[in-house]
Amino acid sequence: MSEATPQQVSAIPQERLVATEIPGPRSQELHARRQAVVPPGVHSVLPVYIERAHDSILVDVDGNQIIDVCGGIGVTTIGHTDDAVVAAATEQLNKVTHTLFTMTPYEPYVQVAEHLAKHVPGSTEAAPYKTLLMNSGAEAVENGVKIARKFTGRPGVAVLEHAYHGRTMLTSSMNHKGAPYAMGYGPRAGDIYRAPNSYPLHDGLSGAEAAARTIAHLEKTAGAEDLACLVVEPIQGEGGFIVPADGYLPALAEWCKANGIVFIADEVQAGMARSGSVFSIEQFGVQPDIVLSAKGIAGGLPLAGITGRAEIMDKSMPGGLGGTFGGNPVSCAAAVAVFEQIEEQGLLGEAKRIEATFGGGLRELQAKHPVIAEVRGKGAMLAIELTKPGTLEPDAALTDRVIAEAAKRGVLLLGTGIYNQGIRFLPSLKMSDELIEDVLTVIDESLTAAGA
Ligand code: PLZ
Repeated sequence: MSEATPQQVSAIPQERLVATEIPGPRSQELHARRQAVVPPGVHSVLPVYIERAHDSILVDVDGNQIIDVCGGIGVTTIGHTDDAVVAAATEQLNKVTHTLFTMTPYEPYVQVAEHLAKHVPGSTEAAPYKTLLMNSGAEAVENGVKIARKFTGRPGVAVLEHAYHGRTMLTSSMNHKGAPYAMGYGPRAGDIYRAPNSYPLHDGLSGAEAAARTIAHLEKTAGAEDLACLVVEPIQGEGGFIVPADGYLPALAEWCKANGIVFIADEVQAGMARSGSVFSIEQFGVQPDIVLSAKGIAGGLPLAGITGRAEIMDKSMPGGLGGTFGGNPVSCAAAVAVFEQIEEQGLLGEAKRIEATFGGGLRELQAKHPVIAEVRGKGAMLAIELTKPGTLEPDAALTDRVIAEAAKRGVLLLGTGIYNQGIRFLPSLKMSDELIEDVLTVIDESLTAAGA
């Protein structure tokens, strides 16, 4: 197998190529080897083994070129092996790989904190929000909760139905779905209160009505004075790319403020420019007390940020926050490159372009395929909900069939929702309109082949 240099990777043509059956023979061989040494709990959606990737194209070990409409679940938001990210990470790798920020610090960590502070709504130059860096989304959630508890001196954690926050012991207890995340791994973490969310397609409620329902539930079950924080995904990710009704999030934020509850926006999936603003919460007109980032922040390298109002973040005593790899210099250098790319390449505008072209194309498909109950999302975070025609009953089996048909044709799609009630699209912000057109054609064919 030849090793790909950055130049070769950049040269991967941005087009679909089906060279063998998918998965091909070499992938099947690797899969058999993997099954002997990797437990089935670590599941792969499509067991096609990837050798190289650039922007929107994955090249597998059999030479297939697969269009990636998942981006490693919202991670390669500015594309795979982005040239600027590769260059920045390589340069940093050659300078210093690790010191541990809590031993001897380095500039890239500070730069990332500055970039984050610049983009969080509510943060000002005079009073910037402060950032702790960790490695993963779940760690960001863990630390957000920990910091909110320290600040408030209260134990309770409020979450919403359809939420997903991670796979650690605390976060798996915060997820809506018991299986596969929490069932059998008990005891689950305590003091977590789950309230109804806003899901306009299904509840038909206005934002104000849905917020009143959420608040009444939390006041009844937890009691506002016992709550340290409310953790909310502004656009729910694993839950189905659910965009709350207008006014829902501001009403929750106002209630939090009135009751001394820390409002935490989990932007792990919706953040980092994907929605058309660096943080999606900006588009809902809310200033969060804490915002959590991960996934897309470092172009594929592990990094997570917990960014909050100084008075909240400053409450922990020295040594109370951190971890060996948190804010690794290579990940931080990559993240700085991502922030620069967002600005230099106008990627917020590209997210809006994708909303128009991809979203528009999905709406045309909706007119043709009545199983598409709704097209929703913001920017390059889009989804279709699939239901049995004429009803709002989720069609999980159809979702799986459509994804399988698309995979055969060289397009990587991913299901979404606690009932597997649809397909989500997380394309690179650099995906061309031509490639989007090709993806839409494959979705159309796959819906038909799946019997929709
Ligand atoms: N918060 C909103 O979407 C991760 C999970 C992929 P980690 N979602 C994708 C998988 O199968 O593991 C996620 C998220 C939101 C937190 C997390 C957790 O982020 O980096 O996976 O820990």
